Amino acid sequence: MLHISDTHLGSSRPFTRLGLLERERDYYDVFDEAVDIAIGERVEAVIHSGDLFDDPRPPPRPYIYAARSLRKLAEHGVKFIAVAGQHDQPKRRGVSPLSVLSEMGLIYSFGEAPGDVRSGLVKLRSCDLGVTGIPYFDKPQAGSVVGAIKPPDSLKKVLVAHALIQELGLSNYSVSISQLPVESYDYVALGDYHLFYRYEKSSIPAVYPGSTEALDVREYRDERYVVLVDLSKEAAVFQKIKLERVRKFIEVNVSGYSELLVELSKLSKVSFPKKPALYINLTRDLDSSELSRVRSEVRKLIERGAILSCNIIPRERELTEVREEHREVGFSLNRIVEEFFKNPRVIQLVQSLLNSSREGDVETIVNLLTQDRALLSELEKLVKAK
Ligand SMILES: [Mn+2]
Repeated sequence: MLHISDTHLGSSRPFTRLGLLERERDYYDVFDEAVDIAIGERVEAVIHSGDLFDDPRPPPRPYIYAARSLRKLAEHGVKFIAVAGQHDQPKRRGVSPLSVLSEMGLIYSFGEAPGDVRSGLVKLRSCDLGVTGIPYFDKPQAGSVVGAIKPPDSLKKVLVAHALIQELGLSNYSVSISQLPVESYDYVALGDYHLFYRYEKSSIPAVYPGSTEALDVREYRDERYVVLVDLSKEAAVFQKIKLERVRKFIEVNVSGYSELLVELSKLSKVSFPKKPALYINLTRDLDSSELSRVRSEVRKLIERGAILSCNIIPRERELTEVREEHREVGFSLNRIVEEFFKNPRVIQLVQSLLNSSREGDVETIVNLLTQDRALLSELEKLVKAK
């Protein structure tokens, strides 16, 4: 089987504001490359560990491209198994785009809303593959999610989860891998982390392939991969395959206009399959006249079709950019909640309410409040203070 993740169809990041159709096509293009690899390697199934789409309510274009690629897989007898990431989960009572594709018979959906853990069998040519799917969930739900995991009764089993594991060392993790029944499966297909990562301390491979396109320049600094998994042996064997149709990002560090011209003349000697995206990191503050010369040079490059687009990163901004989490691009409701509510337990509660897509979640939170006096009095204090 082929394990892929975080394809974010419909995204045009990191050039969202420009609405570049050309950038949006990169995501379809590389998804199609993954599909071609699956067909070329004659796999029986593709496992997608979440964030198939970038938007929980995808517009028609990403649907069309997704359907086209999925149909190509189906024509070659390849089954497509998916769970929802947070980008595939509409808030409140919306329906995940995965259920549309599954209704059309194009995918096997193994979980859409947070806590919607599903186990079952998918009939492949060589065996019945047991699958447990865990769509994206928040840390407060980890206990109930883990409790809902029932390894299927089959010879070969795969656990598919869209979750950041604590072992990655990020603050916004959902669960520790030690809480998951990894040993009951042959392979653990993880998603949500956008760089390739293999958890080393388990004999069962637990792998993040990373996103198929770079959503920002920091993700670009690593290669993009899909993961080929062979389940025919006693123990699963996997192999990274590098994606080649990814758009190139060029980063240049320059202290001013003349240095930029030197760097650009070096670049003009290199040929690229697709127009590269350019990142200019300024190593010192430029006065407005020099900055406008840099800008006009960039405009000329875009007009000539030498580059797709360009981001000019001022000296100060580079520092703040490095501190940001890889997934927090632009507007973040979570960050606003954090700044508004200060108290970590209240933050968790409000965030899980905001992210919940089921009516039952409100009931869970009411139950939690009636059992937790400290949290309740904290909330009362907050209400009185407003
Ligand atoms: Mn993602």
